[in-house]
Amino acid sequence: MMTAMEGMMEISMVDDIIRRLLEGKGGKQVQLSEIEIPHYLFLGDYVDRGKQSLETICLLLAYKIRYPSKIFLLRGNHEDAKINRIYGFYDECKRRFNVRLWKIFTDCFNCLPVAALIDDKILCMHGGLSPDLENLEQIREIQRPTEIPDNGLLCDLLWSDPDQKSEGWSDSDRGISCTFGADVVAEFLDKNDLDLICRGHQILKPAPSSSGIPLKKVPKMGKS
Ligand SMILES: [Mn+2]
Repeated sequence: MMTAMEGMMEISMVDDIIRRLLEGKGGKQVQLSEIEIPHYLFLGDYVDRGKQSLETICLLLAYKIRYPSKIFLLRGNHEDAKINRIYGFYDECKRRFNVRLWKIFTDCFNCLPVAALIDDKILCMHGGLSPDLENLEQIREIQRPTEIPDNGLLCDLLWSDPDQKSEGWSDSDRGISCTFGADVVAEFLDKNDLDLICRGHQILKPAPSSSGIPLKKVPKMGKS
């Protein structure tokens, strides 16, 4: 697991960067100094999402190489050979280049980190919590490179979903991993002295009434 990202920016500095970027909308180039480039944490599923998976993952990896301490790429459930063999990435590699390239990406994906911790308070992953997860040390102990197994801690970190309708753990409609209720989140955050879980894996409807399960500590509950 990746550790806390240091060097958080002052709010006023972020405001200034956003103002300059907005001024540059429409083609004008905006030059940011190295110190002004914030940290970016991406939550996975870079492939299988359209016809240009290769451009997407190559751009992100190029950013990672150019700014290794600013760009962080977590692994999604599609950064896995079993899944992207079926859902598009394999076909794209084969059609545009060759199967060897797909295998090289498979090796790369098997090395990606699966969780990040921001300021010791915000735990980030692609999927969610796991009934096997008691503490963060278990995530640090996950050996890489690794494939994604069909069950267990690593599988759940990349596949599980929150479910606002039920408490505790339930079977997932995905046919893999599980769902967890708000009570599970609250207990995990409390036990591990965390404020928030930040995850991807689902697109939520915009209406506040149908937003996802709160992944924050009470009373900071809100949409996530
Ligand atoms: Mn996903």
